[in-house]
Amino acid sequence: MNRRRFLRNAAAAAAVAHFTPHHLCAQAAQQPLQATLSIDESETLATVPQDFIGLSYESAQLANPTFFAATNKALIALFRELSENGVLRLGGGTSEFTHFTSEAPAGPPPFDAVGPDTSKNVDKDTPVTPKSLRNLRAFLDAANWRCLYGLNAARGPIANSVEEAVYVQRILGSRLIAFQLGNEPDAWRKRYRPATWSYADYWKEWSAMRAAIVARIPQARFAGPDVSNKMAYVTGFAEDVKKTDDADVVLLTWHYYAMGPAGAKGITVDKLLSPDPKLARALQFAQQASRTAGIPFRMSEGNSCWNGGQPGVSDTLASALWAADVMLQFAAAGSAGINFHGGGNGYYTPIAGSLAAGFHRRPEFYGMELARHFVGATIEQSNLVCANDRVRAYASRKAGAQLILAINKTSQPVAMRTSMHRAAEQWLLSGPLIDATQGVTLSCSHATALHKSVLHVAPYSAVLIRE
Ligand code: BDP
Repeated sequence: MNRRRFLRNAAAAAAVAHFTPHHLCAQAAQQPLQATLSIDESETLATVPQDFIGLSYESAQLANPTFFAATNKALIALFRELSENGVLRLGGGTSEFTHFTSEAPAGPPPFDAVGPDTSKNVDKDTPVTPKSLRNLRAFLDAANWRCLYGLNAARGPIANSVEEAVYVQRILGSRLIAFQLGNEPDAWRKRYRPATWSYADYWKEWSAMRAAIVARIPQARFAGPDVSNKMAYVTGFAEDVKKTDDADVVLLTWHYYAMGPAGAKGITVDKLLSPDPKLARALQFAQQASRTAGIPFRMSEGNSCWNGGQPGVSDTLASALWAADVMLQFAAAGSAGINFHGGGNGYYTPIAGSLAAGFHRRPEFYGMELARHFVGATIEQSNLVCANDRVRAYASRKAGAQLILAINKTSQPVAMRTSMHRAAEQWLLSGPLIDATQGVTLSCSHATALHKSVLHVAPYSAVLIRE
């Protein structure tokens, strides 16, 4: 973190401390929840790849060629703040409504200044042009990010998507990691395909489209199946990739939304803060599929709540604590990375705003920034004993130093016994209230002594310490 940033965050943290609401003061006086973290340094789980951090945007965003462009310096700066080496995934529901054209589009894109709709209401075609691809390349060069590029496969026509792929490969060059063919094919049944459509039908279609692309681009690389949640597709895909010995398939991908749809009953901060057993199961499937195919897996799209995110939940401090925890769960499971979906009008977007109004960090951004400290670190096996399962902790080693992240998703203070006596640096993610959309900060302080090796974590906050 640079000095100016540190000062700004420290000032913001001081301001927050000054205005701490009464009930938080009352909570601070509560008896702390006791926790003990033991680390088994001899057992390591995974080393977090340099390009672990990513974002996902709707393909429709390309209809405005000035968005992903070298001239969008404010957005480039925010991308770089999240990662010096990140992954931008383009796709989503709108990727089935894009068409490639080398003609300059007539008129402005069919969405307002904010950007595309990230809900399920999309039904308008948007153009992708060589100009938007050239500008995307310049954006990626400036940010030093690479791209997972989603092609229209559900609605096609496939010949048009193949034409697009030729341009994408030529223009993005080394910035392109792989193509993805279609978005969430496990949800095409009764929508883009008949009710009888199955994984076997998908694999047939996928193979045909892949062959059509390889015929034009022999060096093409692929990622998939980019499914919504049916892990059987990931398993099937891994087995088929293995069977056909397709060395050009480089990544297994799927999506993870903690909750949804937005607006439904029970979509609350409380639910977001509770452990999600379906994530643990999905990660096991992904690990198994990855072993089968011999290629890494990545969460290529996801966030707190589908259908555009839940206001008052997806854009609050809760989403920041959730994001940091989820990122570490994926990292510990050996994931190649994560791509939080955003942009446009989504409440869950880590970066909000527009070209006209400027861009700003949403609370989730700070959760990502906190978890970013684990990039390049080797996660160690650790065991946390605590009566409340909303208290979480992760341990790792980076450049010889121990890193510990403690996340307190409860309203009580936590006293966590660790093995560290003194932290050279400490980062604090906090905000005025758990459902605060403003005033969420990440602040850094230097050289803190840990009395009796106990790390104190305030209610609804996360602390990262470095030896
Ligand atoms: C996913 C789609 C994405 C949507 C998101 C949502 O791939 O484009 O925006 O759901 O509903 O299924 O928020």
